[in-house]
Amino acid sequence: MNELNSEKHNLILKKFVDSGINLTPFMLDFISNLNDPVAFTDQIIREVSFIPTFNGHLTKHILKTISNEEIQKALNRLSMKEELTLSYETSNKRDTTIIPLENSKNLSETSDKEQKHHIISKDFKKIKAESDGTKVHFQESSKSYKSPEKIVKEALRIRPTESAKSSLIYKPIAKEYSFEYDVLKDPTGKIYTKGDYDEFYELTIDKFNQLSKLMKNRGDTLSATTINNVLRNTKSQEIAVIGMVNEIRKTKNGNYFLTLEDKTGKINVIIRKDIEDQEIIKTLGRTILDQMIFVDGTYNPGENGKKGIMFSNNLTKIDIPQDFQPEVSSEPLSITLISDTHIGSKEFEEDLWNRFVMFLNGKIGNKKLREIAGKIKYLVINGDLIDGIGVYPMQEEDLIIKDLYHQYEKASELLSEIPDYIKIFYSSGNHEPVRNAIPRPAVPKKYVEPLINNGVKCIGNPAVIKTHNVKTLVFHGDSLIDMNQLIPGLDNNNPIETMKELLICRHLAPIFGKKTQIAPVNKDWLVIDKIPDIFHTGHVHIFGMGDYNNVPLVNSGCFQSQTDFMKSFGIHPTPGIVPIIELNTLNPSPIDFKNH
Ligand code: D5M
Ligand code: FE
Ligand code: ZN
Repeated sequence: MNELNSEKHNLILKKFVDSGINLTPFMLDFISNLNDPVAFTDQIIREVSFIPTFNGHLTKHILKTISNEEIQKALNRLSMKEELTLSYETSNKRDTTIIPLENSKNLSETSDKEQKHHIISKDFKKIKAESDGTKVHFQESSKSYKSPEKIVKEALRIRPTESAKSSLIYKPIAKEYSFEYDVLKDPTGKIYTKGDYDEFYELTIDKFNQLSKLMKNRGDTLSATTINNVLRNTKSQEIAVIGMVNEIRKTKNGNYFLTLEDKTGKINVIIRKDIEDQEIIKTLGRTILDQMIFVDGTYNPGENGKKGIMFSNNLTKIDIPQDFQPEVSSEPLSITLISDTHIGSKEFEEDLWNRFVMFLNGKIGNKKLREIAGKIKYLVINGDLIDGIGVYPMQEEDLIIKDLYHQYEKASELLSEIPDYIKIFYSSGNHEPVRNAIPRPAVPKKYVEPLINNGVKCIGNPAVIKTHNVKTLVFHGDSLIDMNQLIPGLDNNNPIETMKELLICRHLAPIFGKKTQIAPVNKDWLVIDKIPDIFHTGHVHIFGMGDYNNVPLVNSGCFQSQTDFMKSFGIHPTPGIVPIIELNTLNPSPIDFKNH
């Protein structure tokens, strides 16, 4: 063997050893003689880890499952004689295995049923080390969630092996449980509007009433009085008020000037830039019009008929308590949160979708991934299931299915591959054939009859669903774009930070009159009146996972690659990463279905 070949052999050998894979010298030769042996080695290592029956020995039978034309052609060229030599099973009379596997003893001792899987990729190794041996998750018992970027990096990377037929029977635990769900909040059928001015007025009053009630319920705001009461003072006075932001700006000295409004009047408030608690300055930087706030400080009545002004060094939003304890279920089941599949679009990533569905059916992945899949009892589609028609200029050019009904036929076909024991909720986004303004009703039956017949539950948006005790707030996320444009420090690439701001102000679309269309209905459906146990959005097409005061936050990314429309907004979508949350622990497991 020349030096170069020997080097190649060693490199390949090392890769297999490091991955805990046994192979015969003949097999090593066979791989070394392929055109690009190192790349093929990586591919083999990656793919065998998803073969549920793989027991650590690289045989011809196993090689036949590798999805690579050159390997398959080379295998076909082998004569029967070579085949005998190549096959580990037939050559095991001679001890030709050259890789001393650290765990070979375990391997030979494991029964067929509990075959040892070699978790190969770095991601898997890390996750394996972090896991408790029975569950794969990203958090240990602690509730300190990792940053979304880290989670994306660590997201399980899956490469399905079409031919990886399991000899094990797939027994999803979710099949053993009945559905236990309730739709707690759904605007469908309750949001008719004439669109006149009175309705906008009623909506604003209802928003004020709901938000001020939430603020007062916080307990530490009881000292607040109405604005007209404050303005009546003729002497300097310590006071507190609750009001909606009517104006907010920085003065030329860098201090903050606000006007707050309640049902009795308006008051001007100054917060100096050099106050002790600089967190308040940060909060001010993220404060926008129409948000409800509490301030306390000193009121100075105006002299000679001038309007009085308040000097404050404390400002808070309604927020959620730091020690909030979300409900969990006692059943070991999970919920999967997706959105923005955009079926009908040329950019719909059907391959990624098919891998996701294979995963749900227990057809890809190792034992651990199949365990994760087997726990999934609920699937939420948070809007933009189909691409729709006429949603944005020139959309026609991006469509492969140009008819709404046909888009739904395709959607129905794809969703019917999802196991029956998984309940699907389908909520309306801005691409669905309903009105664009939020809140939105469920998609009318005439479009989605095939889905309904398949057991899909169509709901409006926003909505709250309860699955085994756990309340998920489902909001497509239309306002995230406005928030990101208005608030310095927020951007589309990190939707989790923006979701936190929505929870802090307890409103899903705090600002009026920007891109987010809000329907004038007499009740404000966008107030986050109850703290959810999970908060789910989509729309930005960028995956994110995190938490805020123990509430898991999920932006579900998409199954659509970049369109020219998105390009024009500088959006770089992250298709094919799917968040799954255990209902009994609220631990997240994002799974990346892309090829890496
Ligand atoms: O939204 C697709 C992507 O484009 C998503 O990232 C939001 C973004 N988007 C949509 N409309 C706008 C406007 N008007 N400005 C900025 N960014 C936008 P989809 O709802 O799937 O079409
Ligand atoms: Fe979308
Ligand atoms: Zn959308």
